[in-house]
Amino acid sequence: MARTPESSSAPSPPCASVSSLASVPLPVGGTGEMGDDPDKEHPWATLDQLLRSENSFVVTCHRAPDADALGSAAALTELLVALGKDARLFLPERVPEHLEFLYGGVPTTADVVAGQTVLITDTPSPGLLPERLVRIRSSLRCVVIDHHSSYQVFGDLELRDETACSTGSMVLDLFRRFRVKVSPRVATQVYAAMVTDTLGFRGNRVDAGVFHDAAFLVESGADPESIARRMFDAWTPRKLKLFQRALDTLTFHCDQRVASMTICDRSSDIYGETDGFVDIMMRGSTVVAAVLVIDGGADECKLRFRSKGPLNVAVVAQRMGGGGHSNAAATVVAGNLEQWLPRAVSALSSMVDLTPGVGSRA
Ligand SMILES: [Mn+2]
Repeated sequence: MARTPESSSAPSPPCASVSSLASVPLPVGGTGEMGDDPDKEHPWATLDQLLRSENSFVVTCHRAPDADALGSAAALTELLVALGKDARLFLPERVPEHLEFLYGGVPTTADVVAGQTVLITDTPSPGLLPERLVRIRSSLRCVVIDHHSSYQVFGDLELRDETACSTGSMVLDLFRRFRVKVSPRVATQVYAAMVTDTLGFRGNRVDAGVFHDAAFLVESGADPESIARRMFDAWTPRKLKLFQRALDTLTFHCDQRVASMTICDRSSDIYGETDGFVDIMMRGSTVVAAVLVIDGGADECKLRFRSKGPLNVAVVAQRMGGGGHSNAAATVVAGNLEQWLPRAVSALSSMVDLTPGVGSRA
């Protein structure tokens, strides 16, 4: 079973002064004890020192990246290059074609080798790391920058901010911290991250700070119309036909407060191709929780969960070996559709029934 990060949505951690430039003794291949420091500022100060004292970095994110994962990784690479570092983006497996514009012009590398310092963005669990990193993990120094509310500690240094609307916003804070000018390209990368993870500035972590950041990014050269078109109007004809099939399976449960859809397809990138389907169910006025069950054959299913308000689907996904955000979570499980659809619907229905004041009919 593997966790799957899902998009969701907020402002960022407090910035503090930069500490000494001395070299930073991070453990190699450790388990993240530095991320457990009770002093919340400590990991940020440690990162400051690391970025200043090291000269060579690889930046990457989770497999099958979304715009937040890829945009934050690309922007972080650009920050390091602006700081005079040898920094390269290592692309994880299965980058969707419509996100390629996010790393155009960013230096990339085809490999990661033992001994390197790797900065990993938007990745809540080690099971989502690119295969290459998993194989040589023990020889790498890994720094995790992430905003998921449910996660496993796996970095040698962990920078987590569960209040951030996107990992891109956390990287934007690093630009401020290092006083590096945000170029139009970086503005585009970070804006794409924010608009995706907030579902178009509608998520539960959207506050005034998010709009201040967005305004700053637009002033810095991000074009909201073209980015939104790329993010939200990028379904291929094949994807639309897949959606038609999924919509045919739409079923309501639990007094029409829970909705489900399913899709069975053995094509290689069925998980990526069905990205966004589950969100459509949330348009229903009575719907407060939804699940999309994707059966990709080979005795494996992906479940994507969504919810509104206080209903926490990360808990549901976690019980099934996954995780994510309170209103957007997912998991990949062994088994087939017939096994997992009833389980998922039952888990959502119980949650809705047990949450007072939620999900009464519209
Ligand atoms: Mn994210």
